[in-house]
Amino acid sequence: MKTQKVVTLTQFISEQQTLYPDASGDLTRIFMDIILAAKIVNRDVRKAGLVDILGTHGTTNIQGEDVKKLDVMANEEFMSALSLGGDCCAILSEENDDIVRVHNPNNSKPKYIVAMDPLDGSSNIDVNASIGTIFSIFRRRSMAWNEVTMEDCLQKGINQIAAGYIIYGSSTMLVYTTGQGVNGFTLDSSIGEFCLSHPDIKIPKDGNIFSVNEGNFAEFPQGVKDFVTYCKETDKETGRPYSARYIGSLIADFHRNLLKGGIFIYPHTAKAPNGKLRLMYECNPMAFIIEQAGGKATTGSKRILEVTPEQLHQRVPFFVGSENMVNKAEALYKAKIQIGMSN
Ligand code: AHM
Ligand code: MG
Repeated sequence: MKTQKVVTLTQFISEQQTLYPDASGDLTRIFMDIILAAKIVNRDVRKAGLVDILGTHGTTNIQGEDVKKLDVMANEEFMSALSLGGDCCAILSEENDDIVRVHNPNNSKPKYIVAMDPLDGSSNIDVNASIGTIFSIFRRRSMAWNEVTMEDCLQKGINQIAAGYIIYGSSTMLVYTTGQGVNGFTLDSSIGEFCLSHPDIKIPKDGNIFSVNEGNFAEFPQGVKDFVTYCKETDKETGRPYSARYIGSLIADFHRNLLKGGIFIYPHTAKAPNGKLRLMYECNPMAFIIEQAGGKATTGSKRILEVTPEQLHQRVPFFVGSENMVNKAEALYKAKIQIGMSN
């Protein structure tokens, strides 16, 4: 019988670290903290359907314990794993208003900042659809012995050292990049390990899936309306009409398009003048991953990774996916902006 060597995420990360003999090991340890929190959140997500019989948010369950919302719990799990680990100097979370500074007497010079959306797509929890955690890691700019500043945190996406996501779907996967391609690991719950299942992921240059909340069509910029119309036209040569797929959980939509080829768009609208998705917690990490996989991510007119954040919770319009599809969407979007039809 032919057997294949199993490579766990922990082994993979440790092997990567040996390529950098001067590495302090802080980044590896941050990954270990993220993996631990991911396993705990995975366990909680798998129990989510039982909340109704064990108690609902704001009540006590049959063991008399307070029941917390899953997104609150996920934030607490990641915050506590990273702060107890003490290998980053600050944590930025979609769930926290401000920078959370980490002080570790045993590591006086941690240099990494972690930004995260602990449980993205949380409106999908109650209906048993895929949700996920997104993270981004970058290096502070100021000297390590000073207090982390807002300037340390508000960095462009091109400065990311690593980014990834965990999707709690029909299986649980962790997908990440450190700037040398993208690798995906599936959690084997029988051994409690993420195992390399999707090495060197590349997104097809073209795709036939478009993911956009068409309920907002009337509010889309004209160029996005034109692109959606283009996706729905019949054209044998380009394989149109394309398939519409939108679950309303960025990670699930992104993950499918990454593996199969496609585009995800959340444009600006009159109601959401900067789009809905957050630059630091959602768009930057996804943009880093997609570029490493050979795809593209823009605001419709600018590369996401080059946007300078002005606020921690800043939102940006987001076009992400297969290169040729993003180019097409961007061309139609820009054409209408140029003639003053931005809406
Ligand atoms: P959340 O961070 O509050 O979960 O919101 C982000 C989610 C994304 O996962 C998803 O792509 C988007 O909101 C869906 O928004 P909409 O329901 O407006 O289409
Ligand atoms: Mg989110």
